[in-house]
Amino acid sequence: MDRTAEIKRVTKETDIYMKLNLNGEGKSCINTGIGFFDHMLEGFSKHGFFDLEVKIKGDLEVDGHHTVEDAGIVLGTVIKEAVGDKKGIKRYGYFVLPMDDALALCAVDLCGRPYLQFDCDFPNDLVGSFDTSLVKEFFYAVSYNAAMNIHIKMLSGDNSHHMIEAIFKAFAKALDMAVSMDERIKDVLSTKGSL
Ligand SMILES: [Mn+2]
Repeated sequence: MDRTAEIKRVTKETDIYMKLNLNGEGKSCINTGIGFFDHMLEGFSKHGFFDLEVKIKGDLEVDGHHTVEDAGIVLGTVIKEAVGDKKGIKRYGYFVLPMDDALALCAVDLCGRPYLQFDCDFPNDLVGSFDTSLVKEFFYAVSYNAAMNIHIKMLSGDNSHHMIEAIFKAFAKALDMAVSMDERIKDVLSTKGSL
């Protein structure tokens, strides 16, 4: 079963092309114009075994906000399209990911409802040119557009680079679990009969 989705989204603020293959190998080609954000999306692809192409021309002369938020909108949308009818998938996923000082928990539910719980304060305002307040904006956009619950908690950490990287990798591992197939699940994993 092919689980690929591709979107081109153009507004006055951003021009985004994104292609996601959930049944991938972790290959990526990312250019957002923000180095640290590229590094995060590459980590998401690699550790979730998702193939991901991202090309963004954003209004970085304003700041990174539109670029990162719109990338979250589009990533959420391609996740939603790529999972399709959700038949046979595990639906829930979680991971606790260490990266030196940082320990990030991420739990997800592909339940059809958006929700973000984000429990993390970064000690720095910037990592490179990346504004750390945008991490929450990004995952909020992903949760709404993928129609999924995302819970993120930083259990420990004092280095903002490590903390953010741990979040993106924990999200990748949690999502990889949630979209993986379980042969015991014949339809969708819900007593309602739909997700
Ligand atoms: Mn790094």
